[in-house]
Amino acid sequence: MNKLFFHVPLITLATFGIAYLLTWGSLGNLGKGFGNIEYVPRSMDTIKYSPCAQFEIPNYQAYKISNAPKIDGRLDELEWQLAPRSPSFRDLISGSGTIHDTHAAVLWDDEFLYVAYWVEEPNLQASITERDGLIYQDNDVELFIAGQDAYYEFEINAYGTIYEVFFIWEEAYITGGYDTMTDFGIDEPGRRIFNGVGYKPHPRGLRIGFWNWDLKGLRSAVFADGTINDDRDRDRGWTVELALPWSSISVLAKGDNRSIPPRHKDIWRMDFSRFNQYKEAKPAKDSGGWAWSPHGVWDSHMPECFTFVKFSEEDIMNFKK
Ligand SMILES: [Ca+2]
Ligand SMILES: [Ca+2]
Ligand SMILES: [Ca+2]
Repeated sequence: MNKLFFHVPLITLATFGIAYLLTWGSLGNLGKGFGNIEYVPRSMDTIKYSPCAQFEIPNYQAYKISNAPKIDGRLDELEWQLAPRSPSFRDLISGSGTIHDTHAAVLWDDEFLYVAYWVEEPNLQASITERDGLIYQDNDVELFIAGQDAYYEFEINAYGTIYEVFFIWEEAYITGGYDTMTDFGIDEPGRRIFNGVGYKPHPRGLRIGFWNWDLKGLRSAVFADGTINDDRDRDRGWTVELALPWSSISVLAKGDNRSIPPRHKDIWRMDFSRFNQYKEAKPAKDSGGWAWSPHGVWDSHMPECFTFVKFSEEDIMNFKK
C-alpha cells in the first residue's frame, strides 16, 4: 500500500471532513438546486458536493507486467495471483457488507490495461447474448474509466456478452473538441443525452452518450465456475478478465492530455462494480449494486466517486516470494 495515501495528515482529513459536513448542510438548504456551488472540472477532482466522502474513496496501486495474461477468463496467471486485490465490494449506496464476495485487480503494460474480477455467485445466471444488449438487466460486472471530460462504461454478464457506452460531459463536448471527432459527431447513430441514473442533479449536468461506440481492440473473457441457468447445483462464481488497449483508451486523455500509457505514479479514476437481479433478504439493506468504492446513491455515473488507481512501473514479479 502506498504511504502517500494512507498517511494523510490529520489536518487534511479534518479539512475534508468539515468541507463534507458543510456541503451536506448546503445541499440540505438548497433543496433540489445546487445554487452557486462552483464546479471546476479536473480529473483529480475533490468535489465538495459529492454524496461519497472523498476521504473514504479507495486507493489502489496497479503494477506493471512483462508477460501479458491469456485473456480466457481464468485468472490462473501468476501475475493475477500476485496482483493486489480489492477488498470485497460493498453496497453501492450504504457501503455495508454484502452477502457474496467480489474482488477486482488491475495490472498494466505499455500496450494494455488489464482488469480482473473474482465474483462469488451461488446461482450463475445469464440471458443476454446480443452485444450491447441491456446487460445490467442480468447479473453483471461493470467497469468505468474516467478522463477529465469523458468516461467509458463497460458491462459484462456470465455469458461474456458485453455492453459499452462512451459518455462526454455536455459542457465539454464542444470546448473539448469532441464534436469534431469521427466517432462523436452530432449525427452519430446511437448518440443520446443522458442525465445519470439515480443522481439526476449532478452539478456538471448532462452527458452525451454514444451507445454504438466500441473500444477498439478490447479483449474480454469470462470463466463460469459452475453451471449457468441451472440452479440444481450451487456454483462457485465467475471470473472476468479484460485487456483494454491504451491506444483506444487514449480518447479519454483528450481533456487533459494525460500520458498514454500512464507514467509512473499517474493516477486515474476507475469504478468497479457488480449488479445483481436479487437482493439479500431483510433486514440486510442490499441495493442490488455492490462496488469497490460506494457512491452513496444509486448511480454509477459519478467519476468523483471512482477508485483512485495509481500506476507503478514496478514489475509485479518483484513481489514473487
Ligand atoms: Ca487468463
Ligand atoms: Ca456500444
Ligand atoms: Ca448453477
